[in-house]
Amino acid sequence: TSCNVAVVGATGAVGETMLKVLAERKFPIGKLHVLASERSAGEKLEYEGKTIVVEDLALFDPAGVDIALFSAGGSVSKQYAPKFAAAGAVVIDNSSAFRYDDDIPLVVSEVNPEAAKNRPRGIIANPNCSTMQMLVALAPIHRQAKIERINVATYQSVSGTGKRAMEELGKQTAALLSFQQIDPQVYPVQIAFNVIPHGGDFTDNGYTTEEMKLVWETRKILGDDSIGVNATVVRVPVFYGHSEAVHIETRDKLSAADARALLEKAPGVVVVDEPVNGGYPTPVTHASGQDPVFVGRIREDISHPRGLSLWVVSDNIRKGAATNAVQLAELVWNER
Ligand code: A2P
Ligand code: 11C
Repeated sequence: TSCNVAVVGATGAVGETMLKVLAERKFPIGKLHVLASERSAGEKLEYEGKTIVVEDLALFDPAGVDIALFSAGGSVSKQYAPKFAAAGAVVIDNSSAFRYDDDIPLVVSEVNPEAAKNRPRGIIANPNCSTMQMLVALAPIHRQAKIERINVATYQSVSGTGKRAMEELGKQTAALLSFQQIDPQVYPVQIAFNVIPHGGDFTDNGYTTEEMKLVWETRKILGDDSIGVNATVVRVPVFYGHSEAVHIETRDKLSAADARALLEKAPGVVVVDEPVNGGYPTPVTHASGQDPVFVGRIREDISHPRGLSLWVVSDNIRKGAATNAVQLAELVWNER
């Protein structure tokens, strides 16, 4: 049998990739609905060589939808996800709207897939991209040696902010190269040829929401509130692929060689770790357009007896969002 699927936010950076990944993985789709706001209702998209017309979410009747993948922002999810769930759909929500609710599972398919089964509200939350890739890499280490503390600095690409941000990076780059003025719109300051220590919104403790997501989501997904997480989120002028410099302290000593061996057999991980020029993953050379989480620069922390450092790179739109959402859809559909 086949599954009736709705993709909400289908014209966005993540939604488009959800369609691509559904097709690549040959998800057994029956009826496919692609939904967005009234702005793009009527536009045509391609799915496996067929044309499908974008429907207006506000006018859509969700009856008959089995699985709905949402990626149209938190307020759209808050308003519409419960309606889809009430109509019988399982909603996989890529926004942060429900992630921290106790009765909503937050699932990375390689890390805590069993959690997806318990969804009293019919909604499963897809983690934030920077948490996603960090935990695909860290979960095997945590299981082996118990991570007590994580210190992470991210280097996040502009696609994480959405399509307008990608346009802004392109336009600013072109303008600056031809000595024209720029006028930042999406980011508060120039993003081309710059780095910006700011993702999301500032909170009362001096951290940003993007930084606090790494704290809350890590604890919830690993089911361990004792893990300390300290994050600095930085936006960099890269189109696709987030990178992370991750420093961990474990309860039990783990050598770099042991960590490398664990990661080499970890699901969803590709180790690229040769101490030579280019022997490490980067967004452009490895991650962009790919599904794995790439890990390199694995080394023992010379400042701490049980510390390890690693460099983690993944395509934020694919594993960080669309691919994990489709993997969750596969988990749900395979329950039957
Ligand atoms: P639209 O094309 O109609 O604006 P991105 O993060 O790449 O900017 O994409 C956001 C996605 O969410 C787009 O598909 C966008 O559709 C969709 N979206 C935004 N607001 C709404 C809304 N109020 N109702 C439905 N879809 C929305
Ligand atoms: C970014 N991680 O790169 C964000 C985008 O909570 O799902 C996704 C925000 C989220 O800016």
